[in-house]
Amino acid sequence: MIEFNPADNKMVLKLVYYGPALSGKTTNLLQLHELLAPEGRGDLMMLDTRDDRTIYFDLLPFFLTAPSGLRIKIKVYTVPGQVRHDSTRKAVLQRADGVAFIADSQLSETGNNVASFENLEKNLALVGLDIASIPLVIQFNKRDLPRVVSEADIDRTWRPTGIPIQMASAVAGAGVLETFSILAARTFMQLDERWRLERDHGLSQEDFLRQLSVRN
Ligand SMILES: Nc1nc2c(ncn2[C@@H]2O[C@H](COP(=O)(O)OP(=O)(O)OP(=O)(O)O)[C@@H](O)[C@H]2O)c(=O)[nH]1
Ligand SMILES: [Mg+2]
Repeated sequence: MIEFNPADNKMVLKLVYYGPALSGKTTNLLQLHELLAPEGRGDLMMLDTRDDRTIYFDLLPFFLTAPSGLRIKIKVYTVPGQVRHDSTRKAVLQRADGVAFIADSQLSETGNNVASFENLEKNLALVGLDIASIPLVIQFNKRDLPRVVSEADIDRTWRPTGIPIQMASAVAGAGVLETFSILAARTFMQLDERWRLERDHGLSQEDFLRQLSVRN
C-alpha cells in the first residue's frame, strides 16, 4: 500500500500489470479506461513511450468512497516489459497491493513468459513482497492469434501455482474486465483482513466491485 492516513481518511492502493515485452499490458490499461465506471475513473497517463513500447510506466487512477467517508484511490500501473528496463520494473513494484501478470499466448513467447514470471518473483522479493501471499492473477492474452499455447498446456504448466488464470484478447477488450475483477476482488479480501474495510468502513467486497462497475 502506498499510503493509508486514518487522520485524512484516505487510502492509496497500487495494482501493477506485469509481464514480458509486448504481451499487452498497455493495451489492457487502455481497455480498462473504457470499461471502468466513468464516475470514478481518472485520466490515463501513458508516460514515455517510444514506438508504442513503454519505457517508464502507464498509470490509470480510479477513485471510490466507502460509506464511512474513507476515500480510496486505486492506482493501476503497467511496467515496461523489455528486459533492459528492470530497474524501472522494480521501482513500479514497490509497495504493490496486487499484480496482474499478462502472458503472451503465442507459442514463440513461452520462454519469455517464464523468464518474466521469474523476474517478477525475484523483484517482488527484492522489494520485500512475497509471491505466495500477494494477490495475483495470470492473464493469457492474444487468444485471437494463430499458434497459441493450448488451454490444456496452460493448465498443466500454470494451474499448480494455484493462481487464477484468465484467457483474453485485450485488443478486442475480451477478458480485460474479468482479469481486473479477479485482481480487485483478491486485493479487497486481503485489505479487508488487515484494515477491516467492511466492519469499520461499511465497504463490502460487493460495493467495492460495484463502484468499479466490475461484475462479481
Ligand atoms: N492480436 C493481438 N494483439 C494484441 C493483443 N493485445 C495487445 N496486442 C498488440 O500487441 C502489441 C503490444 O501491446 P502493448 O499493450 O503495447 O504491450 P506491452 O505489454 O505494454 O509492451 P511493453 O510496454 O513493451 O512492455 C500491440 O501492437 C498491441 O496492439 C491481443 O489480444 N491480440
Ligand atoms: Mg506497455
